[in-house]
Amino acid sequence: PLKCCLTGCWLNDLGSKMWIGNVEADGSFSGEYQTAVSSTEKPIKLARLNGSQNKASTEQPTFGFTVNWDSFSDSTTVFTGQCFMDEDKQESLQTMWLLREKAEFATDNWKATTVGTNVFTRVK
Ligand code: B9F
Repeated sequence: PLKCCLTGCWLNDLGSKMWIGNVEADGSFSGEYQTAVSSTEKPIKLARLNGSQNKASTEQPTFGFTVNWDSFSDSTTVFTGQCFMDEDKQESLQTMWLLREKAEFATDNWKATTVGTNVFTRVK
């Protein structure tokens, strides 16, 4: 397959958008995340993301990134996934995420993490 590249603009199945900048020689990258969903009253703001791409296989790389929601909430999400290039040269990011909410007490820890999947497609 052709090379799948993380750099650029992406849209996921929830309508969230993200932008990823250049992938550095060591695999690190950063960008911005605009979530389409949030159950907080506060307005949604752009959130910073920081990640790392695995450089061992360059064609359809695996990666992970963290989104820090501190611009409007005390939660953190980590995503991990793989960049795929299909037969029609369409790129997609197949990901899973863990969203950590702040628990007030350690006894509330059990309910503080949720899991899900997102598929991102490139915005051209
Ligand atoms: O909505 C989250 C939030 C945290 C505390 C109040 C609001 C922050 C945004 C998370 C966005 C998630 C989804 N968007 C997306 O593109 S990250 C994984 C999903 N993929 C309400 C209370 C606790 C959580 C939600 Fe909150």
